[in-house]
Amino acid sequence: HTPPKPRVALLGAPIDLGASLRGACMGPAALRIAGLEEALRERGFDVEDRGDVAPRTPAPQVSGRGERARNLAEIAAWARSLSDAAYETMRDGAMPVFLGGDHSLSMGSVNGVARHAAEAGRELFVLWLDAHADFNTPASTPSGNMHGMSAALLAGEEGLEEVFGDEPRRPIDPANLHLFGIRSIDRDERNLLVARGIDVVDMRLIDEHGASVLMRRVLERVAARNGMLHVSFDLDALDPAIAPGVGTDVPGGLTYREAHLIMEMLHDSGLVTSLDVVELNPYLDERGKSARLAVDLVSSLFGRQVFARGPDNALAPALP
Ligand code: 6HN
Ligand code: MN
Ligand code: MN
Ligand code: MN
Repeated sequence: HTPPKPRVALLGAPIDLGASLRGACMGPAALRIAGLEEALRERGFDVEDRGDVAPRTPAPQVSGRGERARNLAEIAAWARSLSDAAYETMRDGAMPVFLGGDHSLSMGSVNGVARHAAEAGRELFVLWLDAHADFNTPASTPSGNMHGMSAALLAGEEGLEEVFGDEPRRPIDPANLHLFGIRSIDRDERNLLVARGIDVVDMRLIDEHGASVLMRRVLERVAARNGMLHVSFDLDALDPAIAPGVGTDVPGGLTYREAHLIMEMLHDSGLVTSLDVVELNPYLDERGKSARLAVDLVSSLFGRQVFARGPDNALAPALP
């Protein structure tokens, strides 16, 4: 028999103050216009578009880190409400899909998912598909942009306590963070990644061993621990030739075929319980090209395939 398909909740996070270039705030609208809800419905999912999450008001009082963490108060306001939205969505048994928005939104979404996983007594793993490691702290950042700090915050690095203040913060085990597609790391960020022993699958490794071998390695680890898997998909993991609509593009990214294979393997694993789609900047896109590719790839993650070869519908239902 086939397990029931999880209910899917789309949650927009129109946030762009974590990046240096504005415009990612239009990302959720572009993903909707590109037909994300319809694509998932076509896959047979019970999809509910919950609209855009609102940032917490009044904005949290923070002392501020100036240029070391730009727009900290605004990012904190988003992170707190997104954390609650992720937590509540999963607690209610639905699978949250966050539509970004710049990557600072994952501070909130993943924190909320981690709160739920802890309560459910499950181990959480995070697959971070990205050109960048996003492992800067206010001490290491060359830009002050908080979208370059989200993975570090989630892995429990210091210097970003004010993002959640007194509200629940649930770091993930750094050993359960898997960076994938990486090809741009800042100097001090690299030292931190090495010091923490973070698993970094960079493009060199992918070129040498192939995406499938390296993905299988991650998936087998999650499965062996009966883990939940959050996928944080930064569209700049893709090669800019196929996904130009991002603010921090780096050449030499994932090809169309590699990206589809990754999504298909994620689907077949049945392990994915939550998802972010981030960094789409429609202001920089070319006639909707990146938005449409994002929808196409998410469809593959939700089981679209040309020729059914595995169990269709293998996504894990979120635990109530
Ligand atoms: N992203 N490492 C650079 C920085 O400013 O910290 C780029 C970060 C990009 C962040 O793409 O989500
Ligand atoms: Mn609707
Ligand atoms: Mn990123
Ligand atoms: Mn990136």
